[in-house]
Amino acid sequence: MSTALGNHILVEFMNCDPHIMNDVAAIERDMVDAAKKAEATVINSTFHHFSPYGVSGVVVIQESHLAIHTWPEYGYAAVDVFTCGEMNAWIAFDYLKESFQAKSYSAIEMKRGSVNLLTRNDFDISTMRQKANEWVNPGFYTRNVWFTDKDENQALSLRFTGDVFYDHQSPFQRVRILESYKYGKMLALDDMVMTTEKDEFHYHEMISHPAMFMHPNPKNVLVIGGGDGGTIREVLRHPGVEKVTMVEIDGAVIEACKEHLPNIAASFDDPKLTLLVDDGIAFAQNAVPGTYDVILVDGSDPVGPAEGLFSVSFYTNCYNALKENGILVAQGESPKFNEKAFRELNHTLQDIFGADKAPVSLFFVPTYPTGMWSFQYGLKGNIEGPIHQKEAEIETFVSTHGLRYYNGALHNGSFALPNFVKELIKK
Ligand code: SPD
Repeated sequence: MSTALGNHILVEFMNCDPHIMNDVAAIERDMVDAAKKAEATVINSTFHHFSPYGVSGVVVIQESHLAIHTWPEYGYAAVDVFTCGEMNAWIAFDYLKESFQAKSYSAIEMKRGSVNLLTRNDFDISTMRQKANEWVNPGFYTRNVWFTDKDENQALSLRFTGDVFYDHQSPFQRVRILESYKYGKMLALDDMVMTTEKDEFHYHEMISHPAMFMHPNPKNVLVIGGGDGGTIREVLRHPGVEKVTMVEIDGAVIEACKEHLPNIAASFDDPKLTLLVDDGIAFAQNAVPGTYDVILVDGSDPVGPAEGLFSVSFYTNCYNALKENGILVAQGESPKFNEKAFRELNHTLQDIFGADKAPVSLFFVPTYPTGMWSFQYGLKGNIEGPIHQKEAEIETFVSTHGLRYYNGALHNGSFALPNFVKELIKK
């Protein structure tokens, strides 16, 4: 009979598959399965992904716990398996070694709580037993798998079910559809939240309708990016629109959203749409000058394939592609999360369109870090900007289409800026 209360193995898994080491859903599943293989009773799992790299997590089992921290960039996982009773921790070790595709590993085993060194307390444990009996085991284990969108100083975490509906490394980025508890299914590109079922309307209504109502007669619209389809869905609600061209660089985004986010990707079959899976930056460069009434740049953050969507040359090309009177709207980042990109984009637009022709609209997206986000405008020619002229028309449109964010008051109101934002973009 063992003279120790617990058995603890501390494991170094080395030269593991780096993709697995950065995949919070796969690691959570493997850790839970490892516990089950070793015949543990799983109570709870809590896992976090850290952007850009690394996963930490714990599986609480009736017999104690399994814990992990990974460094994908080194293909390394530090794992510990602590067990009590008859459970064999080495079964979990074998299972994880295979799952993580570890090419090398080492482990040390420690007996924990040597009863020869411990003094058993002399107290009446019947009340403790009573308390233990009051605890209701839910009968199934609960999962806490967290998706975190962060920079080095702040983060937004969403708890998701652990289920992954789509996971594909395209030539441009990692495209995933995960399911969050609070916001439903969500599209993540390279670990950044792009859109979710439950709050997508904040973004898609606000990128499109203020500009569509600001322009006297928008007929020809260009959307760059926007692969989930939410922006074209909103633009195509406007009956005066004759043609929408959408240029999305990554076909995997469109494929994933058509299959898993059909309410967002609802308008890909519209006959007014010309869909091009192509590079939007090159498209703007080659566009015939004076073609579009409205250009909407629905790009992701300025890292990876969207970096060029924040450049002077790209916005100069967009300016040229607009008709004499036209409106550009760009995904403008957050004045609280990415001040530098926010300010630089506004200065670029001021330089190209004119100092008083680059207004900023603020809106709120609960699933983006800090929640406060922006669209930045470039107004070409006689376009007047956020001046309310169409209140009745807007309100009819809002109620006809059941819009849930945009309305007549926000048409102007979203352009009212807090002082710190005004300060940030002052030249
Ligand atoms: N950090 C999120 C930036 C948002 C980028 N675009 C979202 C796509 C929605 N159509």
